[in-house]
Amino acid sequence: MRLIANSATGVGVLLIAADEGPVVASSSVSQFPAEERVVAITLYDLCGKNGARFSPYGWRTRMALAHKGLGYDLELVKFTEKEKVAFSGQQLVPVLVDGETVVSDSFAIACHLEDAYPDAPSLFGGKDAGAAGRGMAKAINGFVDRMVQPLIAPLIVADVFDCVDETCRDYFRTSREKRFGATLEAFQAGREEKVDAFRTALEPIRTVVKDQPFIGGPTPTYADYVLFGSLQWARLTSTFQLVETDDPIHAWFERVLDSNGAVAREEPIAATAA
Ligand SMILES: N[C@@H](CCC(=O)N[C@@H](CS)C(=O)NCC(=O)O)C(=O)O
Repeated sequence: MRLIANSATGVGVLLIAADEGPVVASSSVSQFPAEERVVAITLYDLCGKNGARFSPYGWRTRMALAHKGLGYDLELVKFTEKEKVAFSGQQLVPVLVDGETVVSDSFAIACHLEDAYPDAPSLFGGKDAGAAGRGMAKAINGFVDRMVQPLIAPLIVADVFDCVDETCRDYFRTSREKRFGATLEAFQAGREEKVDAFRTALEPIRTVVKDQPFIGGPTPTYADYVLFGSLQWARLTSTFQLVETDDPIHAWFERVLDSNGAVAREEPIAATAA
């Protein structure tokens, strides 16, 4: 039995790996028949219009895989294709299948990659960083999920809608308007006045990256990829300027874009695609 007790929500993620038989359990237990096991890594990632991949959580995982130097097969999942990840026992992406193990939740995926590939570059500041490094990354993960994402959504959500696949737009509009209690357009209205609250919320990160290249120090770590995912989501789906070009956050973001062979720069900008 293997126990991975970590997730952005603080809920333990139990992975049960027996010699034979059932091997998959994430937040809720699900089965993955032995005869269907895969040996390679497969990433299930959100896709929008024309296969655009802009999920902030998907980007956390994509950068973590690049950081570890791990190749993977890709399965694209539209908003209304939840049956594709039903085997994981929940409905959200990203989901990572690594041999016999299925992991959902981007932070749990990062922990899995760190534990399963200890000899590849560390996501949490090195083996010696131990629980401290992981704890720091989890704190940033919680900060971005709870404080940053909610401030970005009203700046770009109507633009994101334009990048959603046509077949999923009714679902996206209905689910988001219910969540926000307003139409997408009303929720995004007046964003020029709202953007300062977002910029101010980044002050704790700004104080770090004005003095050193990355949150992780001289090279990026998972903490960098967590915030990066949110800014990359906006970069790919909207032309609205989230941070000013003289902001240290802007320079940091450009450095993360350049990291890992600039893999994140290769993604087409959905907002300006034909
Ligand atoms: N805590 C999760 C959140 C994952 C999440 O919210 N994923 C979004 C994609 S950005 C999703 O699957 N949304 C599907 C939906 O809204 O129906 C993680 O870190 O992976």
